[in-house]
Amino acid sequence: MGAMSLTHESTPAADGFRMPAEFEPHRGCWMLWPSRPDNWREGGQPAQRAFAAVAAAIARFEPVTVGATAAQYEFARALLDPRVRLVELSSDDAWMRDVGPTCVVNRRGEVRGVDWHFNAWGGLRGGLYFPWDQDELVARKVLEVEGLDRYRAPFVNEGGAIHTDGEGTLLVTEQCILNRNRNPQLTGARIEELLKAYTGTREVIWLGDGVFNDETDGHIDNIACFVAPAQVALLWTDNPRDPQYAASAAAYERLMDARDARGRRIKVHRMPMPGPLYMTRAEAAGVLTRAGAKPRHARERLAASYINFYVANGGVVAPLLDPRTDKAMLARLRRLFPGREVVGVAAREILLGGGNIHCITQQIPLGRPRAAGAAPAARSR
Ligand code: KQY
Repeated sequence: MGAMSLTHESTPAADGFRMPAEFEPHRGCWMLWPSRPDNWREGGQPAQRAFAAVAAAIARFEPVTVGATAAQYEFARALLDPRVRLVELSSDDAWMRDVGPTCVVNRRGEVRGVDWHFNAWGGLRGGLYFPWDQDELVARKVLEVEGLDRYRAPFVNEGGAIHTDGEGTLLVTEQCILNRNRNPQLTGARIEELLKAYTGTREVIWLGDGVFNDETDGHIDNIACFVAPAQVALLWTDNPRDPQYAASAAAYERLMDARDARGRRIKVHRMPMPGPLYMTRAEAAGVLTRAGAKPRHARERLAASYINFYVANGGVVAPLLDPRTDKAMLARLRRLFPGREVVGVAAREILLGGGNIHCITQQIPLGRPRAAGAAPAARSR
């Protein structure tokens, strides 16, 4: 690891960096520790056990670091697998995919991180909590700890809003990326240019809506992801009366019409949905209500999806959400990821907080550290 993290004023694309696919090799994985009682029921304990199980599952495949606040540090250490590194790190909640850095690599194996502006999934126009100032600092702190240089992207985005094949193609939803609560001052064309510049991609595949009732405004990482170059897994239901049907059917059509950055057609793997699943009265009652945070209601449809898994070195860690469909999902993932061990982790408690395993993790790609004393090309603080 390098000792310093410098901020570059250029863009990853201009400097020859690209965002690798999640299925490329990792240096490790970062997570955060959940504790806010207005999002996690019963003061966060059931979610903490689920996060600890996810961290332990990923630690079988690659190094895991968890960030916890000073107040939570001892409790987190007591629940976390000893293989997991725990560091003190402030945050407003625990969605490392979105508040952590999106890393990019160059041909020499150098890794840098993109630090997006974060506004809690919508800022004061439908965002999920206020304030979010500690979340805004997480990516920069992770890059400091990892000794990786940084790009500060000049617009709002979240890691869960983008997926890539690592070969020049970006996958996004219009519902999220073009939402007026993210970058109302920018046109769609400008946002696409910026996304390409900060991920080093050349082609963007736009899907329409994401998962029904997804409070992130339809993050891509809940509805579709690349499982290999030119292959996408898509959340699917055969039931035309299900509120998810139209979005998945429309996404399927767009993917069938799309070409990736290398001009290839996309093979689409339809992944059946769990459920439908709903928040119970007891679950909703366990969440404290507070001004400035989204309230939870009994019988609310949960944005449950088997697409929200994490691909680790030699493994896949996937959410178990419904005993009626979990086995079939695991079998499907084993076919999609031959050569990786697929591990299921009980994830309803994570889902109750509004996301799932992919949303609470962020990989750092494998790269070679900069040689000691080597000067960066451009720098500012
Ligand atoms: O899905 C994600 N990437 C984040 C979900 C945030 C939910 C906050 N309650």
